[in-house]
Amino acid sequence: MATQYRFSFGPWNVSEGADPFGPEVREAYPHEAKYALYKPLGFEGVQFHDDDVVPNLDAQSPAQIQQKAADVKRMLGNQGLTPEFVAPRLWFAAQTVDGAYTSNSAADRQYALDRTKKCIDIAKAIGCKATVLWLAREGTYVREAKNARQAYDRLLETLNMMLDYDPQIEVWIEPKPNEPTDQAYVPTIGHAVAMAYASKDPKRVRGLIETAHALLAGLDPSDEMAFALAHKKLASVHLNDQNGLKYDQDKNFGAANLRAAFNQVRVLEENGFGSAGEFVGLDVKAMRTQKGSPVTAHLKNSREIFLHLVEKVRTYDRGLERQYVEARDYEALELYTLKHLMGVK
Ligand code: 3MF
Ligand code: MG
Repeated sequence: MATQYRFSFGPWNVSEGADPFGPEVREAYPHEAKYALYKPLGFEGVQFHDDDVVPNLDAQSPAQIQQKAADVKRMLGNQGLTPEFVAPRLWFAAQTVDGAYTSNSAADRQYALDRTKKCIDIAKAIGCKATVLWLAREGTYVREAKNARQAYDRLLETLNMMLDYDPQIEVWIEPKPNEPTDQAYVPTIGHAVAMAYASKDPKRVRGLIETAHALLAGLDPSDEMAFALAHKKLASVHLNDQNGLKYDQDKNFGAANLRAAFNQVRVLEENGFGSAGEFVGLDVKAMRTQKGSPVTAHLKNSREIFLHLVEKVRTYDRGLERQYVEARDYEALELYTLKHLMGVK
């Protein structure tokens, strides 16, 4: 049975174009209005940060948090949307300047744990079973500033705390090797899978692989996905693209390397990713040059390219592939693959 793919994105993917060198270039689009964009664009999953659900989260009481989460749950129901995950935003507050769970300040580490519990409460309240840890500032700018061994112990303690706090919650780790830090802890899916096995309930800890993050680590995203799939640890993906080793670009899926995008779709499709309800997540950034508000072409186009690549995988001639592999004629295999992608005979 062919997988019917479902797609998700996060509200941060509809943005006003600010970057570290310049301000917003588009009219602000109201956060609450973003949810109505999903269905017409062909998306049904919403990736949330905790304060996308409950704005100004740190200033809200438990009752206010529950009330706001109930409103969002109702809104999702009305719009026919599914919350994919809720991630604690642990890189914005003054308390997270030096990291969150691995901060050198005990008070700031406590802030991170409290905020994480609030995030789990929010996930539960909107009917979502997963949290995502993108460990943004867990790492160093100055190598000697932290004890890395102690940092990894703290990260494992955090995972176990989360698993204890709620018996249903799943934790999906989204590894990234750098940015904003110089060197991040848990830089690859291999590290994330090791953390999962070391945790007190390995089946509730999995990974989320972002194309650009794997490329920034100098790795092939499709092989990273294959590794996670081999361990039954691929909970979700953030498909996008990246042109070489520089800042995290979050380009449209396939925009920098169409063949690498084909191979990601190939590994997902061959392993039945999506057939257990997993979402194909897109984490793509709107171009600053794009006019209008809201801008959504990057989301629509990345989804479209994914679906075209699914067709390319489904029409890839497996007989020829086998024949060339058996003959060890990889020249012929490569030429066939490139011609297939170009649509020429
Ligand atoms: C950073 C990211 C993040 C995560 C998000 C959800 C802001 O490079 O990819 O996007 O995807 O925090 O985990
Ligand atoms: Mg991401």
